[in-house]
Amino acid sequence: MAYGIEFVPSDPVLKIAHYTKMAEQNGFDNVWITDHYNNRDVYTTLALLAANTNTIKLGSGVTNPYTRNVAVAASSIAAVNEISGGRAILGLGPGDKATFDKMGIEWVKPLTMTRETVSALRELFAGKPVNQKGELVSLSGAQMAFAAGDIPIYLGVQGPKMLELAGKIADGALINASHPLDFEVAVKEIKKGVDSAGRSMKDVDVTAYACFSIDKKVDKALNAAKIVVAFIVAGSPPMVLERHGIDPSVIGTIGGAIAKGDFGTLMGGAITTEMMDAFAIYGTPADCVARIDELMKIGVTQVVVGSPIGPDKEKAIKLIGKEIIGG
Ligand code: F42
Repeated sequence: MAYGIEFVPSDPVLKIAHYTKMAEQNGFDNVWITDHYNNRDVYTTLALLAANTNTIKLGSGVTNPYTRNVAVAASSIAAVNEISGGRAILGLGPGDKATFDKMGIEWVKPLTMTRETVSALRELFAGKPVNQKGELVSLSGAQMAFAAGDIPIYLGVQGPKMLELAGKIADGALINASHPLDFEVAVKEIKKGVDSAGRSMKDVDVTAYACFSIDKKVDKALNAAKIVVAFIVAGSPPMVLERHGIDPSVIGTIGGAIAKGDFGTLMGGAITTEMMDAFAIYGTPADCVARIDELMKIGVTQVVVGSPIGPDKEKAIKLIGKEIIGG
């Protein structure tokens, strides 16, 4: 099992650099930086991390094909690859409509956009002049002026068709989930894509991009993750909630409490143990190891510890390093 860690640059970049160095020293293989226009810029963050680390792989987790032209995105990640001595990964996902509405960007055909962007990126990374006439992504002779290197492309995917696409064309699938039931479904869809493209499951790093919270005391770990789980429940498709035996009507209750900033309700019982089990890897090191072992058996090859990581981030990184990665 490989281990990654996710940071959201709603925190200052220098703070993330400090945590990332600590993650590298504690044995993490990958760091993933999220991309939302209202946070610090993902490539600026990755560039600083590249200069401040030696071994950890550095990924956008994930950028999107709408806010930057594909050739500009290729240049940005290639610069990170150069600074880091070949440690960059391009994580790409279609993003969400609500965000693009705010930016005045039309969000059309996310799957087609993702597929055509990946094909252009592969050609750009190979240093070729790209002449692509796609439905959404067209280039007329664009070519990199410096060697990008062989940069892996991972896709942020949840839906069946996007999972299948990842199996067909990506080096990895970043899947926002924590529970074996969700990965049973996801691995099947990825395998469809792998088979249809004549690839092997070994070609795809199946990554659990999970809400994670660890502490020596289970209650502290649980409380630290409750609000994150509330957001996940409120944003989940009803089908996913039903898969975990959760009544989809909770979307309204929990979404309403979030909208009102009523954290008392969320912390006081609205977020049940079933919800925590479905949408987070949490608890003591032994609890987390037990869940990770289950995921590994299903075919997960990387676990990314995402927000909140633990009630105390520094303690959590050290605990994961000692008891899980090194344990
Ligand atoms: N989004 C961000 O904006 N920033 C982040 O930092 C971020 C991180 C992240 C990490 C892991 C992860 O898994 C997702 C992450 N995301 C992040 C979200 C990501 O960008 C995507 O929004 C999300 O993963 C995509 O969800 P999805 O796989 O459910 O895809 C959506 C678009 C969907 O509807 N998929 C359908 C499916 O079945 O998979 C396919 C839809 C389809 O086929 N559409 C056709 C097409 O061509 O696009 C058109 C169909 C028609 O009728 O026109």
